[in-house]
Amino acid sequence: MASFSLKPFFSLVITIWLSYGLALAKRAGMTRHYKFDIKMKNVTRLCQTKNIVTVNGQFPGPTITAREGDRVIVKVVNHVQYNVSIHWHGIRQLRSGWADGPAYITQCPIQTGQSYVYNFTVTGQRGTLFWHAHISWLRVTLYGPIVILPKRGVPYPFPQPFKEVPIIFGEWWKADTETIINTAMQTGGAPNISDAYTFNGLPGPLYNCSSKDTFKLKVKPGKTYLLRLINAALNDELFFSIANHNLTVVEADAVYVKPFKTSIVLITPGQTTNVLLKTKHHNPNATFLIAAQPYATGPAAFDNSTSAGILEYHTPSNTTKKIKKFPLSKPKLPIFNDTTFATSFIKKIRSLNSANFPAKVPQKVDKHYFFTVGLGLNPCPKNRTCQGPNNTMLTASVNNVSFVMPSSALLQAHFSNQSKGVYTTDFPANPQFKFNYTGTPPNNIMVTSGTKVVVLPFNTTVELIMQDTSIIGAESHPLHLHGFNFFVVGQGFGNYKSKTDPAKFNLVDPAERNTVGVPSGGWVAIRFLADNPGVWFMHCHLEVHTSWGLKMAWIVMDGKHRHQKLPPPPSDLPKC
Ligand SMILES: *[C@@H]1O[C@H](CO)[C@@H](O)[C@H](O)[C@H]1NC(C)=O
Ligand SMILES: *[C@@H]1O[C@H](CO)[C@@H](O)[C@H](O)[C@H]1NC(C)=O
Ligand SMILES: *[C@@H]1O[C@H](CO)[C@@H](O)[C@H](O)[C@H]1NC(C)=O
Ligand SMILES: *[C@@H]1O[C@H](CO)[C@@H](O)[C@H](O)[C@H]1NC(C)=O
Ligand SMILES: *[C@@H]1O[C@H](CO)[C@@H](O)[C@H](O)[C@H]1NC(C)=O
Ligand SMILES: *[C@@H]1O[C@H](CO)[C@@H](O)[C@H](O)[C@H]1NC(C)=O
Ligand SMILES: *[C@@H]1O[C@H](CO)[C@@H](O)[C@H](O)[C@H]1NC(C)=O
Ligand SMILES: *[C@@H]1O[C@H](CO)[C@@H](O)[C@H](O)[C@H]1NC(C)=O
Ligand SMILES: *[C@@H]1O[C@H](CO)[C@@H](O)[C@H](O)[C@H]1NC(C)=O
Ligand SMILES: *[C@@H]1O[C@H](CO)[C@@H](O)[C@H](O)[C@H]1NC(C)=O
Ligand SMILES: *[C@@H]1O[C@H](CO)[C@@H](O)[C@H](O)[C@H]1NC(C)=O
Ligand SMILES: *[C@@H]1O[C@H](CO)[C@@H](O)[C@H](O)[C@H]1NC(C)=O
Ligand SMILES: [Cu+2]
Repeated sequence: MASFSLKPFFSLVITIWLSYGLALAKRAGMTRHYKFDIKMKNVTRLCQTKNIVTVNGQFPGPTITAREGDRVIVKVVNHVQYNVSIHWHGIRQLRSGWADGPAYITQCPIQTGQSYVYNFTVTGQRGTLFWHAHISWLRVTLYGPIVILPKRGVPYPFPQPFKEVPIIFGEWWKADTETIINTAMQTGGAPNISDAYTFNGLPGPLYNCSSKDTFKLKVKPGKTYLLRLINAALNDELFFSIANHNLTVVEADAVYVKPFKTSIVLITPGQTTNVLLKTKHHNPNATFLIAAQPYATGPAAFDNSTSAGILEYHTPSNTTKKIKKFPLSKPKLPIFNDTTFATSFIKKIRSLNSANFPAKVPQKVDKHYFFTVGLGLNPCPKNRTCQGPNNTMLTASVNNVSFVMPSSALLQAHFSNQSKGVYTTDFPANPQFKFNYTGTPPNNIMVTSGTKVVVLPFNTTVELIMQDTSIIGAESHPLHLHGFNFFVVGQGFGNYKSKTDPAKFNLVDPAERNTVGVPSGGWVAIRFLADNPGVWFMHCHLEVHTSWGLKMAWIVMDGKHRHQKLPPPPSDLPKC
């Protein structure tokens, strides 16, 4: 009887099927589904119970994990009394601007009892980002990490870590933050500062009545950990350090950077930074404090407290009783206004710019813009008293325009060609008044207001200089651009000099990111390619300044081809 084996045939079929499957997975990516139920939750911090807005009753909210190339679908259902919208901070949203999330910019808010499905792909990005509410001050408790892994089978351009740990920094108020900001907007004064900073929602042992709410990082000796640092604080830039340990920065805003060693990281609200932590070879039998403190340059009061967590080396179970007696080392952090440290840290961040991850810096510029960013004062409405300096209202602006939120969404108005009564396209490309921006400001500058945008043809290369002003006081402003990464080609102190400064620009391997600090009393130059049709918000990521109007929007027109156009809105897009 003739006998033959089918095995080789089957294994061939399986091999073809597997490699087809893998190729498909590599090309198309998979779809990740999430459900976000927005609901209230009682949370106790600093000996006080507070009813906060959460996703699924979790604080911080759930981590979104996806691979580069995946589609992410998040159904958000609003069960709370507030209007809500969620922003996927740093996600490029290529031709999916309807899913970007800033309220009244790309969508009307999701009202109580309503839902909306955010639907986008993660294209050409890998690293850490985060999601947060993008309406009023609700992001104070509505935030969580976004972890984008490389495509399957693609390694990191640095040693594979033993473990990966997101650490998301936040700010905690004992009082209700919606009341705080609404009151401040009425009175014109500065809103109250926070009571604590947090690591993954935990203030740590340096605050009263808080030691049980301490973030602990338990490690093994001789291993490499990837810490995914995220600054979700509302109003404060932070210095971060771990006692007696160096960190290697490998990625910023989901872009790989040239690795560099540092003991202290500076991270502004809206920024993310991946660092490698190499633990000591031998168990040191000690615990180390992990700490964060503010970097603050502005004229206003700020929360000058310190959040701390604990780095704990794993010890065999029969020695755990001893560990408490072991010494606790504290890290040394810069003084709150150490701009020298801040500047030297920021300058170390360079794109990896390797063959696999090139820095595609625009070399020629189609359109130049020069924006001043800073604070300002408005007169007090007639029969009221105001709490800004000398009975005024504090405000903030870009090119002296304080942005007024429309009552319907800009993107819908743009898409349906009905801008009338919603926005105008006359946002100034340059300051309306020229003065010594970082010197003594003139006293006759009144801030104007309006819902003004800049319109860009598809695929324009843009160079934008952002210049801090010293009106009321110079201050570092972390500016965040939606829908794009930009290259930070230059920065400096004093007034930008258009004749001499461009010669010093880095057009080879500048940092590529979505949020950059405009230096206190200085300027920053960025470049980006406007290849993503839609309406894209740009604003200070210090929420207090956003509330005061330090925000504007870019409209990028459709290109000629089908794949250069913004598709129509999804049918469940919320209405105003
Ligand atoms: C929170 O606590 C308050 C009183 O302490 C209670 O009335 C309320 O029902 C609680 N809310 C939730 C969502 O548990
Ligand atoms: C998400 O968007 C894609 C592309 O437009 C579409 O094919 C898919 O049906 C959408 N999914 C959901 C759940 O809306
Ligand atoms: C950190 O790096 C610096 C500079 O290379 C070095 O002097 C220092 O000893 C390192 N510290 C630790 C704890 O490894
Ligand atoms: C830590 O304790 C273990 C067990 O007692 C010991 O073997 C080790 O040498 C200690 N490490 C250091 C750095 O002292
Ligand atoms: C902030 O606290 C530090 C000590 O942690 C202190 O040196 C500094 O003077 C304080 N700054 C302000 C403005 O309160
Ligand atoms: C307990 O400690 C002893 C000596 O320090 C060690 O030999 C033993 O393996 C440990 N037991 C466990 C369960 O870790
Ligand atoms: C930082 O603050 C300290 C304490 O308030 C002050 O003495 C110092 O001049 C400030 N440094 C800078 C660079 O502003
Ligand atoms: C001024 O105050 C009066 C009395 O309180 C009030 O009726 C009026 O509406 C106010 N006017 C304005 C412009 O707010
Ligand atoms: C407030 O008024 C006083 C007196 O006119 C002036 O010296 C001061 O500079 C003013 N403050 C601001 C912030 O304008
Ligand atoms: C602007 O003001 C600063 C601070 O007073 C001064 O040092 C600088 O020379 C001024 N620049 C110009 C161009 O006037
Ligand atoms: C967009 O502009 C870039 C840079 O100027 C250029 O390389 C690319 O070909 C352009 N793409 C389209 C579709 O016009
Ligand atoms: C919620 O949003 C809708 C639509 O913009 C608006 O009419 C309503 O006043 C908002 N409600 C609150 C409580 O802000
Ligand atoms: Cu943002």
